[in-house]
Amino acid sequence: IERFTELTGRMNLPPKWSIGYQQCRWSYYPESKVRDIAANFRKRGIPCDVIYLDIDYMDGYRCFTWNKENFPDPKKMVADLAKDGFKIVTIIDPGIKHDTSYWVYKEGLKGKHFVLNSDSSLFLGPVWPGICAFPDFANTKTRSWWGTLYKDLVNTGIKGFWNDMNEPSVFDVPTKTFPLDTRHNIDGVISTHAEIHNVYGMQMARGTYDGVRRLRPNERPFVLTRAGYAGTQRYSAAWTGDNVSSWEHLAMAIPISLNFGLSGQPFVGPDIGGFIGTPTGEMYTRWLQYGVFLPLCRSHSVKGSINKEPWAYGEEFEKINKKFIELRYQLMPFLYTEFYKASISGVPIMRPLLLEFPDDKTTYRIDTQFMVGENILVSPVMEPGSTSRWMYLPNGDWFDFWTREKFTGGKWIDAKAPIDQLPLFIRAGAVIPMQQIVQFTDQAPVDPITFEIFPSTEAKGICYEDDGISFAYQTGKYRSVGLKVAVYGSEISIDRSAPEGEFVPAKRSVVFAVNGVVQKPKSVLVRGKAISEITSLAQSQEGWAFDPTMHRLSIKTTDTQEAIAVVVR
Ligand code: NBV
Repeated sequence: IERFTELTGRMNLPPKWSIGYQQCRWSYYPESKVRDIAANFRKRGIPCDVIYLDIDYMDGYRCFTWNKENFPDPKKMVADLAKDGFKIVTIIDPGIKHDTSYWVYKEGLKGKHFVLNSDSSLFLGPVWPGICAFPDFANTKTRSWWGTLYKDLVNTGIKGFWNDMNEPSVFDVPTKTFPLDTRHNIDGVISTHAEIHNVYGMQMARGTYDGVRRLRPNERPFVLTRAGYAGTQRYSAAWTGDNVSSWEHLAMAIPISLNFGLSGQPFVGPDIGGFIGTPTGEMYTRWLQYGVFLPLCRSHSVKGSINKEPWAYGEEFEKINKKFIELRYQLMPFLYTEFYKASISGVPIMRPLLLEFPDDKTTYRIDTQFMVGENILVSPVMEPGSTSRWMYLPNGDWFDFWTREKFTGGKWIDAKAPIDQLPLFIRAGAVIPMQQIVQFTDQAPVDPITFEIFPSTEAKGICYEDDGISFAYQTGKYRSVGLKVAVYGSEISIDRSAPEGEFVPAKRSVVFAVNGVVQKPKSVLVRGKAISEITSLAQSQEGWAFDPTMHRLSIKTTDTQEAIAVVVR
């Protein structure tokens, strides 16, 4: 995968907010509905970073316009929602309405930006707006022009762009796409759709990414595309397309997303809950429960469907859905670090077991479980009425995330899976950086940063941070620390390296939480000085606390720019 992505390119580090929970539907409108959805998230305390606007925000489905009746003042709406921590993502399709009074059509025609028929006449086909012309994204000039069209949306404060229908999709023709003999202009070389078809969607996303980056040079663009090809990861995240609310599709989304990752596209996920159809509360919860571990975590649903927000299925399910979305936010330092690693190596965030356990042949056939990074094993529940799940624990030692109970792998187990739990295991030897619950990613600085340590005789890991939005990390404004933990009998040593990079977080605490500790320690030394036992970690700046039921020893101190050494005896 490293070699393949060296060739086809790697994901740019996305804005941190795009790793938060995203809420979509076809479509939230008018403006009052969008505000109501946002208010519900905050009122119910369910974290969310992103709300999407699907095709109905536009004027007659004309790209780069607003329906002024439903959205009289988009700039104000976007600004108000931003104050509550919401980013708005709008959909943009390739079909440009054939309307001689529409500025985008006029500009496209004048600039010779549209795809032509084999006889050089304008190719026209029906999509949402009616009869449309289609930009020739194979052409560099057209991609540059396309990029400029986002100017008003960017100035309105829209933070991300969703490119749909870019297979390209055309209504009312048997092939559902352009005739293969339509003409593309590859920077002066006249070619046909037969050559361009597979890359059309990627080139659209490329035009979008590059354009938005030029318009807002200090922010990382977020683009989501439906169509793509090898290399699309350089420009865009991807979702798995129109699925169905069924247990079968809930299960299928796992291998589909895994295959995206193995193909070089790490930033992927399905429409959680299913796009078409009516999930039961149980099905939605089971889907979201593993959905919070996917790189792209977005609920979506088709026009006319029931409401599919996390609170739409009654109190019992709302509580569970909230708990799992909160867990995603608690895992944000871990997830962000994994995104960073994927942007460097191309190795996906969500991984099939075989990628981590090549020596354990049993893993080769498993596509109903997955790893997040090297160390988190997720076993989704894929059947109604389940209270347990038969699953495979690969070779090695494992901790049950919920109970901290230790397991030896290399065997099948019947893991507990009541409706408010999914089997979740952490590989021994892991360090998982976590944080406090927030309602959106940049609501508050991380404080404390908690390193959950799951030792075998050793544990190690890193935590990568930066401002989450700009490109300053590329010139040194990031902070990366490494953790090395060693256990000798009842003695534990923790070494947190001096941070690398010039990004300095606000003053905060750091917690080292060592799991699998069976006895209360006699002494804890931090930076060579003994610290005392405390009853409440939250209320003290420094100290240690032992949880005898969870077998967990937590050590709290001030986070500093120097190395930190901890010795437990
Ligand atoms: O824009 C409407 C939908 C969108 O919600 C969905 O996510 C896309 O995959 N879009 C397809 C066009 C309608 C298809 C029936």
